Amino acid sequence: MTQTWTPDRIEALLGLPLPELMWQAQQVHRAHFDPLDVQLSSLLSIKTGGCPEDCSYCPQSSHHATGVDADKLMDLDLVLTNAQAAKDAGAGRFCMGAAWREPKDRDIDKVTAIVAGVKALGLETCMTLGMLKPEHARRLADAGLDYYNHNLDTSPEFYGDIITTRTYQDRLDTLYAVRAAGMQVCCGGIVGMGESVRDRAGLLAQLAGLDPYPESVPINALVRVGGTPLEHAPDLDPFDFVRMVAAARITMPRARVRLSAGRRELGDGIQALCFLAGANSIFYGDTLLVTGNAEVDADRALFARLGLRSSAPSPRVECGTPMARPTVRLHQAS
Ligand code: SAM
Ligand code: DTB
Ligand code: SF4
Repeated sequence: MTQTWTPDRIEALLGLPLPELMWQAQQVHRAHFDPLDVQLSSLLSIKTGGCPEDCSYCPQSSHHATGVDADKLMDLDLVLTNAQAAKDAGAGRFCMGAAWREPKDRDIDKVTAIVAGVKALGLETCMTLGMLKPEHARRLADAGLDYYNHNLDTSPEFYGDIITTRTYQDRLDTLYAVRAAGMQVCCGGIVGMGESVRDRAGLLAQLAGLDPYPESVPINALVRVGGTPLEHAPDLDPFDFVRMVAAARITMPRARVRLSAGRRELGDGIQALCFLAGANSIFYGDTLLVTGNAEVDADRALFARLGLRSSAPSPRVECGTPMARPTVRLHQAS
């Protein structure tokens, strides 16, 4: 019987003593994965800056003075050069991001050519282009896109404090379009934006409640970028980040849980705890989209010290059958 992960139940998980939570997470992790195996995704910003959305955390929003200039969509050749370099460095998946509210028809013509080119290099493909109409999702799926990344970011209750230019339901509708088109879903969120533990539980409840839940779940620690409204967000207790990873592992047992943005700043010790808590994927490469990431050499050294190994591109593993259209479910505190 599948259990419903309510915010109450997840909040109780997040409040466990760390050794108890880690033990539960490790048991779930080992039941579904080789605990030494870590999947590597490299990121490339194929269209940087000038985004009309007002996401408070984001250096690419045109609402914030962050010094990130708006650029045009990158040429196919340059994308392929970057993708080949990522493959040569050992990445299995190439994730391409565009700072759009949503792609236009002419953008889709170009990005489908990019998907085909990157796939031909033998990499798994992922894109994150903002909201997607069902027809655009189908075109991306037809071009061979393996994953679409679109994050819920936080709980429905806290969401309006972070973004005002699109709704939680808009995001759920995009996830539904992605799923209906037959692509795998990459969806997670951010910790450290001043949200409560209840909000973290609320985010995981939404993610775990998707039917099926996402195959790939990026857990980002906020990167505080100067000029964004969250530049001075309060420090995140790194153990709370570990707790979030563990709770994601327990509530979404077969998902790849990705230790995502902000991991360089977490340091080697906390990253090691995240792998022990069930993280089994990372963003790999010296940059995220516009900010810096852990250096490739540092990651290689860390994997060697911990005895971890990177996985070959994984066969398609789905977390269930296509879902009904999700709608925002607000849970009352009990
Ligand atoms: N524009 C597309 C969208 O929002 O769907 C794709 C790119 S957007 C940068 C992808 C995700 O990166 C966001 O949903 C957010 O979760 C994460 N992100 C952006 N800026 C971040 C930051 N400063 N720290 C941590 N995560 C961040
Ligand atoms: C995700 O969850 N994190 C990535 C990816 N999906 C696209 C992006 C992180 C961005 C961090 C800040 C920056 O460099 O723009
Ligand atoms: Fe735009 Fe995505 Fe950044 Fe939001 S997170 S401002 S949608 S690029």
